[in-house]
Amino acid sequence: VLTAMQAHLDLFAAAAQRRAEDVVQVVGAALVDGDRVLVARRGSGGLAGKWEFPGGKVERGESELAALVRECQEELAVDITPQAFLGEVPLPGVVAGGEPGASTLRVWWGRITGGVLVAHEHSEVRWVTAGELEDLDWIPADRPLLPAVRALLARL
Ligand code: 9L3
Ligand code: MG
Repeated sequence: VLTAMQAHLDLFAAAAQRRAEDVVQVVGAALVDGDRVLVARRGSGGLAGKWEFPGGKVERGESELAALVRECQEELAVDITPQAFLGEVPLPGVVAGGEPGASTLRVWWGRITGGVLVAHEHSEVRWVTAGELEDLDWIPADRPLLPAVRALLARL
């Protein structure tokens, strides 16, 4: 019985390990300046033309905030300072071999503190007010984050 239990536990541990490695975390930045937030239109891939909060995948061994700073450098050529966590949503379709929904998009409020904005990967970037957010053609995953961004813009 003990051997069977041990085998069961080993299987469980292996599954948990596999799951942790398969999960891809994605971070996004809601970069705010005054009463506007930066939104970006994806330039290529299946989501081309859709608007998003810029960002991308956290690399293995990388912290979430390091990934946020790196992605803003790579995609927008700006230095950012993260300010606060805004919210997270499940991200279907990003998990490699795992279960849908195991991955999440976590969005942070940030400020640009250096650099000159250049859209290296997006087809367009735009500074929009709270009232302009809703009507953009968003990636479905990002849309549930809009109330938190609107609330942020309203209290700044
Ligand atoms: N994604 C969704 N919303 C976002 C971001 C930054 C990313 N705000 C999704 C799109 C891709 C995946 O996450 O399927 C990885 O993002 P990227 O590395 O292609 O930007
Ligand atoms: Mg990206």
